[in-house]
Amino acid sequence: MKRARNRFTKYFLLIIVIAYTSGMVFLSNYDINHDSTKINQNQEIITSNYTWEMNGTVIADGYLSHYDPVICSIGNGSAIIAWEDWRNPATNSDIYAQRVNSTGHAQWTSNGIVVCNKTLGQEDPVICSDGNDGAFIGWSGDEGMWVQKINGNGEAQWGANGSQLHNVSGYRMQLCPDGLGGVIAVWDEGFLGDLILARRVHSNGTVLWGADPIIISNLTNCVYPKICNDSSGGVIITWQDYRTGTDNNIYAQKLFLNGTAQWGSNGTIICNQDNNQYAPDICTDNGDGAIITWTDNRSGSTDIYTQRILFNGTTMWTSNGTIICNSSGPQETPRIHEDGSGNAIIVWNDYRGANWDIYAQKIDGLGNHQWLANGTIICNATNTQDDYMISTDMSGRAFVTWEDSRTGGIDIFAQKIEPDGNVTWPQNGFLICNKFDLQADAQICSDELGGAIITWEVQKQSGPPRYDVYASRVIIPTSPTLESILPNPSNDGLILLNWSDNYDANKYYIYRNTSKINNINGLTPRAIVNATVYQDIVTANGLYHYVVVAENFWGNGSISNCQNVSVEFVPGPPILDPILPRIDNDGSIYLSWNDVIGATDYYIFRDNVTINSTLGLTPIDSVAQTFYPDSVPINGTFFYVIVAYNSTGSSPISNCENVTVDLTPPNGNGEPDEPPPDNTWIWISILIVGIAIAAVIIIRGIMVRSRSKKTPLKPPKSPPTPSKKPPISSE
Ligand SMILES: [Ca+2]
Ligand SMILES: [Ca+2]
Ligand SMILES: [Ca+2]
Ligand SMILES: [Ca+2]
Repeated sequence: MKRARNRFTKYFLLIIVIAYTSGMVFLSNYDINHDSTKINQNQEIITSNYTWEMNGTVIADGYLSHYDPVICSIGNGSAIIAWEDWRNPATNSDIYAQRVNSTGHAQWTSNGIVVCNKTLGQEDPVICSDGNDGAFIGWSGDEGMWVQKINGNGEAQWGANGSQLHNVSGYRMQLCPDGLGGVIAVWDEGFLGDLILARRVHSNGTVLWGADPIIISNLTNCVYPKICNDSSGGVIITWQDYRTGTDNNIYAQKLFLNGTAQWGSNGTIICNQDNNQYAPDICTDNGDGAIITWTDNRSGSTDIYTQRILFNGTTMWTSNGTIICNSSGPQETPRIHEDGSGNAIIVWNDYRGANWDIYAQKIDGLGNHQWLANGTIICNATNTQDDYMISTDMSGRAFVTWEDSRTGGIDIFAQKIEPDGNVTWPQNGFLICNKFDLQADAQICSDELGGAIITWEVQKQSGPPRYDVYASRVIIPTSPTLESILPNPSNDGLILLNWSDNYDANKYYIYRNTSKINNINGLTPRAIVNATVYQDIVTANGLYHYVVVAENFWGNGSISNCQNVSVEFVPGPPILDPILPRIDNDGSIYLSWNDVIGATDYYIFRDNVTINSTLGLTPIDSVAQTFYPDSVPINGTFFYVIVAYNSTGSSPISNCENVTVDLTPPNGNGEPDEPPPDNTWIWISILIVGIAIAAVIIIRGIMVRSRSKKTPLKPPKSPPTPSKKPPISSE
């Protein structure tokens, strides 16, 4: 399809060239100039703000087309992108490149630097990192096969137009650094398959391995070469091979750094099972061998197979390969990437369902499957997902991007796969671009900061049809690390949170809960801040749990670790209940008071005078409950206060209550004394009687005096003479 489109475009461009040279061309409607403020002319990295935009940042646009972008990471969130460029009709297609930094700022000349603009056509760029801030960029074209080395400043290292690998045009070039500043390239010479050729270029640009490229296979219809490093500076190459004339098989060859083939003439068999094996891909096994995967039609339903080949050319796993996926329906076109630890991650197109989906599997150095049997779903959205690319980072994560027609058009999506097989961007992929009528041919590389950089071409439909190159960096922030909360416990409710600065976050959400936070479902953020510190205010005692979530415009990261803090305000003063009875005769005193919020313990103080301060006093006891039975086996009046306590401190004293203890028996019998009798009424009665007697005497006296005035007082009668009576005889 791409080839057909290229031919169409070339044809279209030819018309444009004729029109242009005839002075008929309609040039000026198109924006040739970028916003130069995005470019730092001193080549300094601008880090102040992102210029990454949703739906992508323009890498190359303007008059005529720019497409087929390829990308490689140069670390630290930066990448170099190369593309085929038709901006200058006089030179046909050319190769351009641009460097973008982590914030999306172009680092070289606006719209890209020229990699090669020789008069005839250059096309189908490929790229790989030079391991030193620059990149090797290869291409094919009317003048054969070429490669250029560009340093980190965008300066060509191998002459104005690069080093020529071969003067005959070829296809499907693959590049692999030689580890010494040079590069090894492999390609097939005929579009339908013919020779597989390879060549090395010295770090100084000198083309090595003789006057002509090395022939990897000169048998009929060998195509689709793929290459990877071994650990000795050499390379291992695999390809699809039709030498039998009946069906395709998979072969491989190993080249030393000097170009010597190690596995026989025309390579060694990886798989020659019946029916077709095709579309192989390869990655290093982290040693001197490689892991190869391919589409395998031995069963009649295409499946994904793999094989590991050791340094000596012997295959390590089951002869003719072990199954990665043999699910029902077709599985096709696997792409493989090492994870840096001797494992490999394979991604493929899968039609086990109702339409094409994308699956992935990870295998270890023994071929053991690490993820779900028959593969982990990367995307099974409706309609077709295909044309995927995979990249890995140094932490073993994989990044996949693809073309997606779930909405009917073609959009670009991407997914991040953790080493354990969990995908951490939205299910079925993170939308990279759906802005234009058509966006396609996405390529991806790790940014080595936990995210990925993706580039693709956009077909603009307004005006003359043309393509532009866009890129986007996707780094949904990783979870911040929330530091321990200090002081813990807090006695003022001012909770100071500190967390790690997330390189790519521009906003943080703070969540609080009274139980441990395992996810933020249903929680409302306490605050949203753009700093890495926040002071929360808590007004009640308790245990409080916090997490922080980082956000940027790509989305939210996962939650931070959960930290907690105990809030313990200094307790308020207790209220001591009156002590009853007020007079205590047995020395058993029962104290009770209210439950004070935040108190963990209570101190009981007793004295024989009113307590206004506990200064100098020693508590008689401390308890956790809100009552206390005291025992005072001596007479006296006793005064009590209570002080509440927690680890933060002590409350003010409670009110002071007292009780009198009187243990004296009333009558020596141990009975308590009766209270003195109330004699009031007796004395009143006596008084009344006395008054009554006095009144009688007085009244009588008055009456006697009145009678002596009316009748003379008779002389006192003489006592009556007693009558004599005869004695009574006593006979
Ligand atoms: Ca050209
Ligand atoms: Ca076969
Ligand atoms: Ca199958
Ligand atoms: Ca699908």
